[in-house]
Amino acid sequence: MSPRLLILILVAFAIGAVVAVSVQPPMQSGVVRTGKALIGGPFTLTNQKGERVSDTDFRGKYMLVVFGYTYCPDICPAELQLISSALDKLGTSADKVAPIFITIDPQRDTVEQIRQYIANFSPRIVGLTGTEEEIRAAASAYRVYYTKADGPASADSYLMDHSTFIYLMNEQGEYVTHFPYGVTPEKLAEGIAKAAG
Ligand SMILES: [Cu+2]
Repeated sequence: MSPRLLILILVAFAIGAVVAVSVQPPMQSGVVRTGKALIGGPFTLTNQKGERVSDTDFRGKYMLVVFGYTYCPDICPAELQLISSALDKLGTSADKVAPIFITIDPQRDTVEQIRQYIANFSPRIVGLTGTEEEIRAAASAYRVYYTKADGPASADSYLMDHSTFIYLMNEQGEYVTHFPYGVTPEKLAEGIAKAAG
């Protein structure tokens, strides 16, 4: 296992532990009805059509939020594929869900780049980019870790390390639960259906 991967996994576990500790009471139905949501928050970013969108534009839908970047060689494509097939499994219930991909690499992920990338997956997915500051604010609201990876890289060729959770937020934009990278499409669809009923 590469040191980079090991660090990512350790970070993922650390964040998972924080999430587990901070969410109370324990989720029975998968839906947190009381307690403060410590994950998530306001964001205003630009979608793949070049439109400005905010978290409040998704009220009434279950946001399925994932952070990543289009140049990601492995994890992000797999994760978006996973989300796409979970949405397929949900059938018409998928209409209640707003799958949202937020880049953590705004330097390369322009609106056009995001548009082309998202087209490889479900047309339901909203791809968001923004300024460095806007992305940093969104990522920190979701407790998402990201950084440029060490290693040989030129100005436009580099890897990003980032956490890989898929967050499910309810119709009011509040944290419901999250899914780890590696969850099956069946489990993901099941988790969404349980919350969004
Ligand atoms: Cu990735």
